[in-house]
Amino acid sequence: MTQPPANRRPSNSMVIAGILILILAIVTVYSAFTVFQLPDPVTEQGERINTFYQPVMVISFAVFLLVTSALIFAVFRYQRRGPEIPEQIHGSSVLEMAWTIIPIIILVALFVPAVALVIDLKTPPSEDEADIVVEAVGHQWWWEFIYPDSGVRIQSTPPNYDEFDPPALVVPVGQTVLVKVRSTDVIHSFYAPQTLYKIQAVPGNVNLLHFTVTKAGVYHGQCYQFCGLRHSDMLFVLDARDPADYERWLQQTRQAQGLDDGAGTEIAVGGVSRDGTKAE
Ligand SMILES: [Cu+2]
Repeated sequence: MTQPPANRRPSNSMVIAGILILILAIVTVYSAFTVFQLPDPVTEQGERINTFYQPVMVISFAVFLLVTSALIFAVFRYQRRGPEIPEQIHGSSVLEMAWTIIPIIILVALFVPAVALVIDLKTPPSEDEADIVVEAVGHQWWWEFIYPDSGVRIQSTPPNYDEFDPPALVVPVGQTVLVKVRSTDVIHSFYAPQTLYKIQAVPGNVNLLHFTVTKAGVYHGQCYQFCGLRHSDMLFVLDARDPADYERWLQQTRQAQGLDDGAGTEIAVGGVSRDGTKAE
C-alpha cells in the first residue's frame, strides 16, 4: 500500500484530512456567528463588553482552527507507513521565536483593553453621581427591588408562585442606574443577560452594579446562582422606559403604596421629583 513517489493525485489519507479540516472550518465559522454570539446588549456597558468580545472570539477561533487543522494534517500526513525513521529535526529558532512572540503580542493587545473595560465596570458611580439608585435584594426565592429615594418597594413579600408575575426593575432609558445588590439569606446572582454583566448577591455584603440602558424594552432576568428549591422561580424583568414614562410609573407606584400625598406635591421621603431631578 505504499504510494508511488510521483503520484500527482492526493493520497486517500490527505483527502480525508482535507475533508475533516473543511468540516472543522465550517463548524467553527458557523458557531462563531451563532451559538457563540452574546445576547443583544441593551446597555452602554453591555455594548462595550460585546465590542471587546468580538475580536477576542475571532482571535480565539482563528488560533483554534489553525492549531487543530495543523494537528489533523500532521496526523494524516506523517503517519507511519514503513520501518524507516523519518528525518529527525531538533529545534527551529525561527519557529520557536514565532510561537513565542506572536502569542505575547496577542496577549498584550488583549490585556490592555480588557483591563480598561474591567476597571470601567468595577468603578460604579457614587450615589450622587448616579441618576437612579435601586437596591436589588435576593431572598429565597424572589427578588425585591427598593427605590430608597422614593421609598417604593417592589415585591417586598414572598410571591404567590401559582400566579407568579416576575417583579419588574423599572429604570429610565439613558440614565445611569446604580444597583446595590445584596442578599438576606444565601448567595444569589443578579443577572439580566442582555446587560452582559452579572453580579453576586452575597449575605452581609453590598455589591455595586451600574448600567445605562440604551433601548427601551422589557428584558428577562433571573438568579444565576443555584440557591435552593425554588431557584428557578427567581425571575425578574428589567423594564426600561422613556424617562417621562418612568416618572409616571414611579408616581403611580408611590401613590399605590401610600407614599405620596396624592395631591401631586413633593413628598417628604425625598427622592425623585416628577421632572426627573433628584431632590437632595
Ligand atoms: Cu438562585
